[in-house]
Amino acid sequence: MRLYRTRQGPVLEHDGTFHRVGQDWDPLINRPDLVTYLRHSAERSAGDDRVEQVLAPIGSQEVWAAGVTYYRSRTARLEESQVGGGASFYDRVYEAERPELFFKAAPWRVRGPGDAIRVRRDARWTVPEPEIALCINPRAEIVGYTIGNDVSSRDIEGENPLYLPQAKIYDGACALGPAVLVSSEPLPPETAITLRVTRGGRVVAEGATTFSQMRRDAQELVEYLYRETSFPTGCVLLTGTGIVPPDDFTLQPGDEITIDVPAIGTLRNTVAAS
Ligand code: DO4
Ligand code: MG
Repeated sequence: MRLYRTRQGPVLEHDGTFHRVGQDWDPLINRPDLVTYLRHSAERSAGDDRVEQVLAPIGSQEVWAAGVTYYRSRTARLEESQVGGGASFYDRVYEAERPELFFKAAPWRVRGPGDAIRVRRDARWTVPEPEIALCINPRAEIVGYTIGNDVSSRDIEGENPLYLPQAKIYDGACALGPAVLVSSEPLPPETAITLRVTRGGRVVAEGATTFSQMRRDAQELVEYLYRETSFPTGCVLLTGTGIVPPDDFTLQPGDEITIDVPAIGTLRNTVAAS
């Protein structure tokens, strides 16, 4: 079952038809009986054959992110931070018991499907980071999965690890969508994540990975995040990137970024002019 947030309210996709689930996002996503409620709602309504005006699947939740959870990210970060002297931090956090968790976005800063994302004007090297995002309720239960783009300024992060918040948090640095795959089951490890960036119709970067390449267990990341921090309306947690474009690649205005996870959908965003 896929749940969309639209201008008209939440819409559930079930067996190829779309059903309005007429409630606000926060109380809906946090219902203790979410799966049963959605199934019953779908059975009770006739349904439509399309969904329109899709927004980022987020209400009042903060967005957090885990870092260096894939070997590919560890290697890329080690290289980018050699000169700044921060390289060993990435190696250590990849192996450590405690994961790297950082704040990524206030909900109002999140962009949805079709929206423009941004590169910082003071960055020279910016990349998309396609990630599986966990939708978590206040009780630390994973209720579903969506796609996230943790857009990152690698030159700023590489210069000094203490610049991480500036590399990660700015207007247009986070996109989510298109839907939440609502499931109380863990996401299958073989779930594929693919990235493609096109410029003027030409592919300029692409890559693929699977969820099984993540070194951490999703529930373990949630456990660390919720240890001493409460989330009264739940939270969205990006789980890290396993796809890093080549070092000579940087996003440019007009680029189209496509992230595909078949069970969830396709998140498409363009890079804004400035
Ligand atoms: O420590 C830097 C952030 C790493 C990250 O965002 C990732 O691995 O996805
Ligand atoms: Mg990331």
